[in-house]
Amino acid sequence: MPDTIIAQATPPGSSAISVIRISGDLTSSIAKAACKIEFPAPRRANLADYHTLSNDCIDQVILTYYQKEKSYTGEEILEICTHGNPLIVELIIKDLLQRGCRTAEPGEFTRKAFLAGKIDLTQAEAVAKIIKSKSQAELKIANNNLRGKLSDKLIEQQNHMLDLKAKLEAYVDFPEDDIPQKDKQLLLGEIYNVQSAISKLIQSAEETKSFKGKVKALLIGPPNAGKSTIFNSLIGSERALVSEEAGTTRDYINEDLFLDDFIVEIIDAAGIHNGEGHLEVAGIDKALSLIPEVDLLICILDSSLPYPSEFFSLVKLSETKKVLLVENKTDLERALQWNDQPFENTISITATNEDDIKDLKNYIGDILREYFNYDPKHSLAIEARHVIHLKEIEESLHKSKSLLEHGEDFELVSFELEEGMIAIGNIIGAKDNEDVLDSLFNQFCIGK
Ligand SMILES: Nc1nc2c(ncn2[C@@H]2O[C@H](COP(=O)(O)OP(=O)(O)OP(=O)(O)O)[C@@H](O)[C@H]2O)c(=O)[nH]1
Ligand SMILES: [Mg+2]
Repeated sequence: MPDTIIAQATPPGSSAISVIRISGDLTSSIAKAACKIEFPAPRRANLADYHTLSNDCIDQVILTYYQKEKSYTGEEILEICTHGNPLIVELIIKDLLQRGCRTAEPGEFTRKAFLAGKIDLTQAEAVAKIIKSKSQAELKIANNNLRGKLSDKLIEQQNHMLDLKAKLEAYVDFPEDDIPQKDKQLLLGEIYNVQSAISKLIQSAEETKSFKGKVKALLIGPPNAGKSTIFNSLIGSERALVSEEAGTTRDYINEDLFLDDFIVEIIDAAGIHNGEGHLEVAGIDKALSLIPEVDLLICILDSSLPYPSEFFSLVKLSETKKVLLVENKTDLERALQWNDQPFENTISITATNEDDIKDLKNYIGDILREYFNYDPKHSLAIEARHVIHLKEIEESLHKSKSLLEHGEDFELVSFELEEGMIAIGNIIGAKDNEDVLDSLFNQFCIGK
């Protein structure tokens, strides 16, 4: 029984064009029967009229045909590009179902690609990530995975482990005493190298863990320092109330700031001091409670005033996470003096000066790149699922090393290494684990 799946690959609703995807055995016969094209030129635009089974012409369409060998799914694919009217799409899908096709499950095209060996599991995961990425950084990282950069790293270590196993097995028939100490040391060194490569991956997963496309930055400082003015300048709108009266901002507000690589949720909150009024204290408490939740603290001081000791006695910034110190109001005469300026990242600005705000945005971007160890060419998306298996590999290497050091049978060491290799296989793609595949591909949209 031929199995052919179909799905609308573009969002529902009116648009300039819509795309319907077909993958499976019926593909060629549909091109011939519905579009009167017996041999559509592969990977070229083929102009055609789409006719239903009852020979009604529905739309003038463009067909793109992919042969098995060069298609996404490893099956013949036809993409029908129609005018973007939902009625046309509905009629064509209805007709395709009558011709024996069935509706695709979420992610089924990509699942087929994986099962056909066109992509591995890390690449399939990257496809879902690319579709959902919100920031450029997230997109670039997912693209690195799609290009196979994570798999390449893992395959490299898998080959080292295979090589190690071959060496160990070559010694299996030798009595322990006949194995030169030097050879044993070499084997231990090789295990160590694989172990440190795997640990590095776990560590980089840790570094990018908190980076989920959007990062949070809190504007914090004494009252009247210019936090709300800077907030408005950063987001380019008069969203926050600004006034010369101290204690203007009570409840916090947040807006997204779009930088080149990151989306930063900027939060403007109440100024920190020993407040007295009920509302004021509640606002200050709220601002302080936000500190642990954010990735970056942007501490704003009024440079025309002396050192705000009250603020620094209430907030120990040097003990917290990444801090960017902004000395604001440089258009006024400076009164701020430091005995020992504790902040590595400092910038002096006037909140209403466009160039200064541009510099501030660039600086925020630089700090975040460093904080997340983000490198557009090499950063990888290492997910929680990967980390579980990376830790299994680490464990197997650790045990192998200890068995070798304690003079255990090489056969046992080789057996232990095998466990690590299975774990690598689980990251790149164990085709027999239906549960993993179901949960992974269910996150996709239909038509991908
Ligand atoms: N001269 C000068 N005035 C500024 C600058 N930035 C802000 N101000 C003024 O400083 C005053 C306080 O600004 P806000 O942005 O409301 O300060 P805030 O830190 O949000 O104050 P609270 O919400 O009360 O904690 C306003 O009168 C602003 O116009 C600056 O760079 N230069
Ligand atoms: Mg304010």
